[in-house]
Amino acid sequence: MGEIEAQEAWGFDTRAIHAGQEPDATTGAVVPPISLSTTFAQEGVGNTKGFEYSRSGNPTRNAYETQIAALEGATHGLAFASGLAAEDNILRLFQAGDRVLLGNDAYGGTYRLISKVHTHLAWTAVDLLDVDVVASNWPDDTKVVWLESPTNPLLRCFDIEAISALAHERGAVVVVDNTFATPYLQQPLALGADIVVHSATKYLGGHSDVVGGFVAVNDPEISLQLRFTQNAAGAVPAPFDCYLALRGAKTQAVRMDRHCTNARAIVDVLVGHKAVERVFYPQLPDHPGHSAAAKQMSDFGGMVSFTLRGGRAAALRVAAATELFTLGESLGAVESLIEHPAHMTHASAAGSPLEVPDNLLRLSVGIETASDLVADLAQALEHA
Ligand code: P1T
Repeated sequence: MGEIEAQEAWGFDTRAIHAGQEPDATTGAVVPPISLSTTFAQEGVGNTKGFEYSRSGNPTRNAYETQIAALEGATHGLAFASGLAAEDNILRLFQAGDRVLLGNDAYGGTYRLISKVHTHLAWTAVDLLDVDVVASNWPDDTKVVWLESPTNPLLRCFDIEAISALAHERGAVVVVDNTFATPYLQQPLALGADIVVHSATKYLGGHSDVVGGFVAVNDPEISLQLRFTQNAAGAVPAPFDCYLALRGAKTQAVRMDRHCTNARAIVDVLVGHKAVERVFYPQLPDHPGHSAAAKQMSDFGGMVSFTLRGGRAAALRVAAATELFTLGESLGAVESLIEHPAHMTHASAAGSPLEVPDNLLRLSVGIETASDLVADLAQALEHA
């Protein structure tokens, strides 16, 4: 069995710990060394040991790219300096006038990048829940469907397999932002998506100590184009950041199991609570896209959102009253966070089709002791 075949046969946890991480050939170090060198000696012009200049390729980045590609079931992985840098590189694949069909719930920064930076592209925000409705309203110039599932912050889930089949029939590619799901819970390429993108800042790194982005693909042609832009535009992560993300990703499976269990305990506090208007969590049977989530995810994730009956003021009071849930942007790390999307992560979507309700709070449920998180949220809700 060749190396690639052997890695494909490994389970998820084994790939997280061993893919791209053979003991160092020189020293036997079991942890990939952090290669800080910006340049690599050449024996003669063009005669290299595989590396020339660190923007174009770096051993630590190689190890990390191999690891995460293996987790996504992808043949190619590319690391970037941030999630938005990764998205920016993907958007450069398209030509002026090409249309992006963007799911109408998504990270505010993604909306800002598409609508305010890549202004040569056309875009339409659509509700992707009902694939038949999407098919009958399909703009002919669509070249890419861009979706998150679950979405940020309403956690809507879309049928990736059905959307990919439709897009391919109509000549478009599908980009899935898998940040909220993680490769442990959902693997979009196996469902037919063409490109997977991550904010590695979140569950991949998992410890709120590194900003990064990642793209995983199977198509060699798309991979070549992305590799060209990664080098030509240069938004690469530093070796130390690659090391941090690689280190964090080793424990993804055990972290995600706990994130999911803790999220369920939090949902139990929220459902039926007198201060709470509505709870958003993909496991709830009436949640938008619950059946797609049940079909394509192995569990429902660590993110929970909810609206307050008392409106914006009540939401702000609850956000100020938690102690273990730290008030802050970002998500997907070991510590629990709470935030008010309308004024924080999604402020740039105000007045757009992606605007979020201002009585909404979003929780990134961490891996602390569940009963402590439950007690903290319960006391904060008394302030609603
Ligand atoms: O922050 P950065 O690493 O550049 O990733 C951007 C990004 C991309 N995709 C999704 C689904 C995201 O949630 C993000 C970043 N989101 C936050 C910072 C947040 O708190 O929602």
